[in-house]
Amino acid sequence: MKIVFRWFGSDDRITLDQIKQIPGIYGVVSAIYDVPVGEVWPFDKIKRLKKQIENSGLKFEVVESVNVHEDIKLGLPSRDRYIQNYKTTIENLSKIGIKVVCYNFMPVFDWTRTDLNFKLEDGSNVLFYDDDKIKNLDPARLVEEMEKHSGGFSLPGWEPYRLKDLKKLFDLYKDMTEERLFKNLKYFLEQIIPTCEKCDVNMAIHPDDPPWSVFGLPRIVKNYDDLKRITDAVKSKYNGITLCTGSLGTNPKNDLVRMIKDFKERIHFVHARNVKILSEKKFHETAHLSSSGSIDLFKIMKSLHEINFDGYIRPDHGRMIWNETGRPGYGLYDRALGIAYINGLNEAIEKGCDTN
Ligand code: DNO
Repeated sequence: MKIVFRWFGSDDRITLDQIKQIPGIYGVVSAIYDVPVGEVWPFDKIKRLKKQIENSGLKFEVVESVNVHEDIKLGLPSRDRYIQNYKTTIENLSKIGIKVVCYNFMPVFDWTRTDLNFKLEDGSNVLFYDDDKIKNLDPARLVEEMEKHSGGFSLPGWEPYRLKDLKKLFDLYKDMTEERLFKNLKYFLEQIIPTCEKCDVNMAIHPDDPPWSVFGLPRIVKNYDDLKRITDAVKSKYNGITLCTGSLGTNPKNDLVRMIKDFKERIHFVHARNVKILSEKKFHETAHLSSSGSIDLFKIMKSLHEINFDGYIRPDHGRMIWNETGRPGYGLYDRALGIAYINGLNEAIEKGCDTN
């Protein structure tokens, strides 16, 4: 498997040279951040980004994310234009050697948390989620809170464009059901997968984070059955999954090992993240170490070896430690420690230590 690290482009405080020094690193996962959602990512921009990354000795084969325009999720007539643009972006990405595109199909918001700087006993800060708090919160208030506590960084998935017409967006989703949202996803996949096949670019849908409805909005990538329905909707290996352990894993009913076994040829990208479940729908994120949280990373890695996973894996989130300041969930130090841990697990598994 290839170990990659998320990098937010030239504005990222973490540099490519720093990333390059992480043992076992293969490449970075990045995106074009200044093209409005729904528009085509111009070839020149993508090429420049690739060159910049490769000049640092790193590979650029995974994009996270090409965001899906809300009109596609809503199934509005204007979706066809945005789908056409999406296809052109895939074609442009394929020309510079992109192999995987990570995306999500969550209405309005991407990942949701109620606290971006929750202090753990060890003095580090992590992301925290409490559904009880969400239940009584106006979404606009949450957005304000996130902006206030994000340390001035734009948060992936909380880009300002999504949030300016929040009320209007919520109105548009008023009658949206899971069934209709799924139909819209299917329509999207039916249109783009032939392009992916032609271009040899794997799509990898990211699970809903957290994997349940938030603010009453429908969610359709929450569990085994959802993944089954999605992978069956268009039967091509290019219609794949991002296995995000910390998203799916916040619901203890989700059996990640079973998912790895059953969806093996559809898993193109893994987000290794650990979370500690405190009670139902209440959790915080942790260091990657299995004993720090509720996810058994050893089991995950072992299962990935069993299916001969040769896709991409990246550490995800983790704590903000050693006085680092940065984009919540995306510090350098704890993600680098996460990679060191993944390397350790990999070596032990590969060298055939007793893995039972
Ligand atoms: C959060 C990330 C998500 C992810 C998207 C993929 O930290 O895991 O924002 O990138 O959902 O489209």
